[in-house]
Amino acid sequence: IFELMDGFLKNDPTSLQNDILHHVEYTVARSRFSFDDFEAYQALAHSVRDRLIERWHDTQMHFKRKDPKRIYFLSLEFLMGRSLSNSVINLGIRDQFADALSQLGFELEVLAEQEGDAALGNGGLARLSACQMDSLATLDYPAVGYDYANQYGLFRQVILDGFQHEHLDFWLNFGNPWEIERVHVTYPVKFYGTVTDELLNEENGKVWVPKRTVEAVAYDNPIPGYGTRNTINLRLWAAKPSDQHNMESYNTGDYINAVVERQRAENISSILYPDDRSYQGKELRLKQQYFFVSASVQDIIRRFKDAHSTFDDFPEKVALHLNDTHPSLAIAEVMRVLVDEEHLGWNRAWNIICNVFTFTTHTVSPEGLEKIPVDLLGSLLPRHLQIIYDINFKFVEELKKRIGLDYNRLARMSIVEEGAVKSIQMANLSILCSHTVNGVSRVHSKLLTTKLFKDFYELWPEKFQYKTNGVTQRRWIVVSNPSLCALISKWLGTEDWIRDIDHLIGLREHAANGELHQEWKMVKKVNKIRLAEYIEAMSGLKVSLDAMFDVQTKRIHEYKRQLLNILGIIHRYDCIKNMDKNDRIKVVPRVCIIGGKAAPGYETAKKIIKLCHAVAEKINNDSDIGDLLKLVFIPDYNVSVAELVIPGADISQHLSTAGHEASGTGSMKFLMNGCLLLATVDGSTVEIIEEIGEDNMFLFGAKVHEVSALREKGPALKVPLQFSRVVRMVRDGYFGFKDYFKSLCDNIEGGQDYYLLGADFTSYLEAQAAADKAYVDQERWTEMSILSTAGSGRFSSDRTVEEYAQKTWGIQPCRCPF
Ligand code: 26V
Repeated sequence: IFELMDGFLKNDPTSLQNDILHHVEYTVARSRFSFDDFEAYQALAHSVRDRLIERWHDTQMHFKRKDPKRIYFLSLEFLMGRSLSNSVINLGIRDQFADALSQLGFELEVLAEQEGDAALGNGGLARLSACQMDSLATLDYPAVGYDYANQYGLFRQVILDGFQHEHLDFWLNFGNPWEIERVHVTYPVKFYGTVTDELLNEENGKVWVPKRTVEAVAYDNPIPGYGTRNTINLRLWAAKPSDQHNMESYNTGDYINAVVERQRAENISSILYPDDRSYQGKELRLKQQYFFVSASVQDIIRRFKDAHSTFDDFPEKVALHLNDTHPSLAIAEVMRVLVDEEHLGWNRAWNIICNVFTFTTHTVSPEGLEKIPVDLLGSLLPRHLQIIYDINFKFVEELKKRIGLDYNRLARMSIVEEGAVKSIQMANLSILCSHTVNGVSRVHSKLLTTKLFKDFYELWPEKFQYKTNGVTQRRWIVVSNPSLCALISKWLGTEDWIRDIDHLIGLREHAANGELHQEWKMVKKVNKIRLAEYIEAMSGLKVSLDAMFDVQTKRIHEYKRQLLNILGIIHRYDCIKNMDKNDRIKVVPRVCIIGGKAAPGYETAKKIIKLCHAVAEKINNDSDIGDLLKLVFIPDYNVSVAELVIPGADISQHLSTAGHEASGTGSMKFLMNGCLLLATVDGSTVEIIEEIGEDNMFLFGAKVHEVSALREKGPALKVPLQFSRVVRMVRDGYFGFKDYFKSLCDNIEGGQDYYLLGADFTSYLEAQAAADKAYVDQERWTEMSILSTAGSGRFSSDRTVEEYAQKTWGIQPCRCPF
């Protein structure tokens, strides 16, 4: 038995080769004497998966035995990206696999490229969930992530003639070796129907008679920690038709329609909503939310009941985290189960609710808050609507006692919003029922407590906290930048920073060391070469490695101001065109890289993408400009592309109008990779400044407290001539598509400039000029780059998760001993 403690599988090169060949032959079903890169990847992935499964079993058994308080992380989005490299690194067997493969004639890196990108999410919120799972596993926390299983991930962005087109992302077409289908872990999820008035007991239990049932089947994705045997679970629910589904139609002989109807059930989990701007009250979205919530809650309660006989222990064993309001129907669902099915009585159930839920919001504006029309909720989930009404009734009564009859405030705080469309304010429900409400950066938290949720803050200041976001150094340095990883370990004399980020600060003392500078520059060069090759393969454009690689990659949103970047590029182009020879020599060459997806229905964002291409077309083909300026749009930006782009960047731009970015996490990845930041003082940048120092960054723009006064000026707001000039160039058709770009120009001129591009333009250009100046002094630049990495430790998701564990969830590590 002791020999088997480490698992059945051995990690010496011969055993690994045997395993891979075994999977080639029996899993992939190709001859072990003849298989290509993709088949090798599949076999390799299965060999890694076997090792993950062993650890996963051990971890689950250990958790079961110890029965610690668990954190259930409920999120409708996880942007996991690829799993292979991350898994072999976290399992500590990367080099062994690389050796085994090379003896078989394959290269690990090449095979890793064969993997598709798991894009079950939109942007920041979704990648944050993925980073936090990695940290939860690494720090040995007993965590389970829950989501629903999308058949299609976020759309693939295809650019034709400079326009974005959306293609379906068939990410599962070639199978997914990283998930384990659990055919025996299924739960029925019920919809529609009626609630009978019959009282089950005197404490408000009711009977819901649903009309439709869909089956939720579990797909488990093991998430390995680094430097630990702990491997936690991300459980995704896929919808399958239920045996109980629409039985009547069979009986009435409408066989064909009954079958078609059954198939429809699967649609519930098939697609991811790609527009992260607003909530449209669509029935399918609500179905997805409840489908995932109901299955997860059943699973959580089943696990709890396996080990406990009374629900009084529930809050000591369960923390339920709401990643934004998307999963907040879980509140009504847990209440329903406790009252109607477990017959706990309203007050006991309510007490449990108030002690298990925690909530993080990722939004800054009132328009970004989720509202569910009452009619929709009432028809799909009639009992849940009743429960929410009851919660609200009691809340408002209590509130009246506390704040009196201030009807405006009562209306703002009520969970039920009266109005043209009566709806449920999911944030209000989440705040009321959670014992902790989190923002994602200090500035964000300030906006929450002084604006967005001011009324609630005044009532319960103790509920409000913030945990500045973080990203995992395992994915964002170790996986994506192996050369930098080796260099850091060499200079720190340890690899401990991979598990304990605080060590990273040790780089500071070497920041002026000439030898390190040489090696640091070399690493950046290697990564720039990799990126340049990618750009050439993708677009045919050759870029100069001597140029400053300037990157802005993120979802395209007006508030993120990619348009400001493009107008700045036009200005640069215009300046170069008008320079004489002597001045041209002094120009710091730039390769400007922009990437990101626009929501399919977001016209303005799509126009910004087109403008980027139109400007690129002009500049890149202007022989007068040569290598002094290039503009590249990187299509289909996703986690895998980010892994390639971020390490190759010299500078990155984070241009949100102050007060609009809740946190921003891209900046943290760039920072870790020694990339300098050009940014507004917004979101987490405020805290980055504290760590890195203003002198090592390029800051610009109006501050959060200045924005509203600037906006109020409207047409009276002065904009610089340079701004009007570049906008005019776009207006006049200098880049073609005059009519198409007209609305973009109208949006930012004549007092319409909501995101203040004109107001910030001068200071933006100054920051850009400062960056050019700094780049000329390569030693100074390299020192700033080293200091960026050295100071990035605070932005590790390990720190974020540690804070959540201690201050919000009340959980302890539970480390698998063998
Ligand atoms: C909204 C919707 C609306 C309808 C359907 C799909 C969908 C998906 C997501 C969202 C909300 C997105 C909010 C979000 O991603 N916020 C970002 O969260 C990051 C992590 O906290 C933070 O760094 C960014 O500043 C913030 O914009």
